[in-house]
Amino acid sequence: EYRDLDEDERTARIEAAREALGDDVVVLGHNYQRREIVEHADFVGDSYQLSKEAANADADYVVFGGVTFMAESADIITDDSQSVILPSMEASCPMAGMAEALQVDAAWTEITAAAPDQTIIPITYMNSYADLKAFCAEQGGLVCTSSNAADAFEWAFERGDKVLFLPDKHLGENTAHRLGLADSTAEWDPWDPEGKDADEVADADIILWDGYCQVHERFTAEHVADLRERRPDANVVVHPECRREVVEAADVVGSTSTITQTVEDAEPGETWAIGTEIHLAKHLDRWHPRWRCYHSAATPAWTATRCGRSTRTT
Ligand code: CIZ
Repeated sequence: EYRDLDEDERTARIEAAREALGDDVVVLGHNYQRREIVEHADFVGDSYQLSKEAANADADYVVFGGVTFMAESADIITDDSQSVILPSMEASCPMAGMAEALQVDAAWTEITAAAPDQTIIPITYMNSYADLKAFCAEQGGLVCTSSNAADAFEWAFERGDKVLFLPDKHLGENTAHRLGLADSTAEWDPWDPEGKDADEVADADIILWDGYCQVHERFTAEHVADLRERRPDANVVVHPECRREVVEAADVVGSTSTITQTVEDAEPGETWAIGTEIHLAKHLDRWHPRWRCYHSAATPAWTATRCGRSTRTT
């Protein structure tokens, strides 16, 4: 019903509902959500940060403008007396769906059989479903964010011989590089029965589940090279869910909070090209009107922000 309303009518209804509920409700807007969603949010940020805001809020109802795994995370972190509401159950993260707990459970049997004398610690990224998070915890592993993945790996290597990282192979690979373990990774493709090489798994320190983010995977090293040629003044900040070559070609790599902070800390006149979900780049443009954003037609999620200028040049 809400989808068919025009924006003014929808806004009026949301505001009326918020007024009626008062402090009983807190509305969270993830960085990746569209303007029409984050405009109604009490807090905008990454999923872990928002879940903590919800837990600190004195509200019985938490409306999460985000995807299913985010609402689940908020439900885990908030008090039992708080109800977390996801407005649309259709809003899901394809990467989280690439590592279903049942499928991981079956793979776990094969992976542990391939390295019987070794302790394998499973680590799952925040971008995964609650039952997979529970599985990792039960197996002596943990959950990490993109900001603390390297710390999580170090924690795991103090306790075991290998890490199984789920579901994002790019974040796993980028973290392995950061820790100097790039030569000791193996990929686990759960959809390819031929692709599971027990020797490779036995030799590797880090086993990467073959999942990925469909948005961040669209950025290529050629895009960065092309951008640097057209805009030699541009600095590049990308998310660690991007491919290894893209991360290597960037000036700064970090979570959505780091990307936001990097752009906010930029000096007037600096140009930053942002490699992440397009809505975050658009929010940064809107929240800081002294900056201009350039959206490249070739790579729809690629944005360059020139700080402190008011003229559009491309
Ligand atoms: O956990 C989050 O919010 C996501 C999806 C990414 C990030 O870097 O904040």
